[in-house]
Amino acid sequence: MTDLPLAFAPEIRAALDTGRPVVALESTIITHGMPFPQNLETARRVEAEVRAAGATPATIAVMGGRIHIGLTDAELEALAQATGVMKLSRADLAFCLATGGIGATTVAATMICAHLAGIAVFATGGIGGVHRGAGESFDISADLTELGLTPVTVVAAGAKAILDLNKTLEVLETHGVPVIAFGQDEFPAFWSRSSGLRAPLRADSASEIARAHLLRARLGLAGGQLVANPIPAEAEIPRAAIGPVIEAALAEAAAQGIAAKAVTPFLLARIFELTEGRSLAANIALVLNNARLGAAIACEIAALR
Ligand code: PSU
Ligand code: MN
Repeated sequence: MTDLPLAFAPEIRAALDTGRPVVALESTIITHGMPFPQNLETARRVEAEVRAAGATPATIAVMGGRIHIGLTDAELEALAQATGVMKLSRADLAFCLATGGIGATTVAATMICAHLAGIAVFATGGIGGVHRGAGESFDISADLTELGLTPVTVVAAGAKAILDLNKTLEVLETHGVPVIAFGQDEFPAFWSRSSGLRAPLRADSASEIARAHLLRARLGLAGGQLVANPIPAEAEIPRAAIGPVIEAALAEAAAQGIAAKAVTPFLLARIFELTEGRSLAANIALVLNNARLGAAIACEIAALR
């Protein structure tokens, strides 16, 4: 048990060995975040977007007792259609490896795997956060504590308004996580560019984010950075339009007693149904946008190293 249980796609091994930029991508968005076949189509488009921006994409998932850093197209397709895939966070990553299950990595688990693999940047859609009513339910995503522990720069479109965004920013501050809005002052709210909340930090270029990433390592600071990249204006759903849908989905989740890991996938699926796909189109546009920025940051880090 000396070697790490990592299975690198040859292309990614080669890129890492020669210091070329790599962007990690998560798999829970594929198995629990979007319906088939849009999940597969989006995963392929995100990888293509990273390549077009000059980096190598590494989609991460657990299969056959190993953490796969980069999936073949056949593996991606199998994952996108598989049922009973475990949703892995810090708590269940090792257990899934030990028992030989198939697991999709959340933001938290993807950060752990990316760091083990030597990948500095990870692009996704939205991070988990503090759920509304967390004072009663105690439902706070392990993504937030992971950002305080693991030195990976995560590019997301902020967090969904299914969460309590104000409390999410407070917890990130407690864990010492820099929250950097890209190109605007406000913290973006996933489908909407605006949340009504000011982000603690702002960057207008990928190189500033890259320099900050490298300086954190120089200073010996644990933990990553959260880059909050607003959805492109043409793909945005205004806050007023998505608000009532979120309320309806939250009420259904409460009525059905949905708890723990099931909460986020339930809400995402219901919002897709209630908006008849409009939320999905926005979701795809923002993930592609994050892939482009993630690749730009990875290229800057590779150039500076
Ligand atoms: N938010 C989204 N889309 C997603 C997720 C969150 O807008 O697909 C997924 C991510 O994998 C994230 C996880 O890490 O849900 C958070 O789950 P939880 O709230 O159970 O921690
Ligand atoms: Mn939770």
